Amino acid sequence: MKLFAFTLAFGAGAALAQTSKLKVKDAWARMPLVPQNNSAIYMVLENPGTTARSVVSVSTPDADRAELHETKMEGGMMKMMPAKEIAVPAKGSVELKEGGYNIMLFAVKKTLKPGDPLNVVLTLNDGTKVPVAATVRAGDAGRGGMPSGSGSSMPGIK
Ligand SMILES: [Cu+2]
Repeated sequence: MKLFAFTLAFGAGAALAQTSKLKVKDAWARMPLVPQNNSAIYMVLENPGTTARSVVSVSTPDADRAELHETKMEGGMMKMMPAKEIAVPAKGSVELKEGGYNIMLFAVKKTLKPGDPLNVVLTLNDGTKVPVAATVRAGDAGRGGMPSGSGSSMPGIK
């Protein structure tokens, strides 16, 4: 019996040690062109651990819903589509940026000004939750392929 108890305790400790969080850097959100419209969030995810991680879902208290997105070239057109996951290699990093991955917020619930936080919670493949406060930035509206105003050019989204 003693040996059994020891094994259980050791197992729990090992599981905890593996749950290393991703580090989030430079998280920022695009200012919605129309108040309470859509926003996109960008950041750098760093994985200091020796196990590959991935972001498998995202939630937010600040908008109707949030989705992981990736931009892909399709028939010569840049298209944004939902991403199943965003992988972050062990001892590596991934940048969410224009033309790549982003986190899309639909119907932001508050009127934002530059410097305000937009909050999202990333869920990792091991179940870990990583809260992120992205700082709202103005401008950049004419740059890149992100339809931050209406979202009307995104497939399947009205
Ligand atoms: Cu998007």
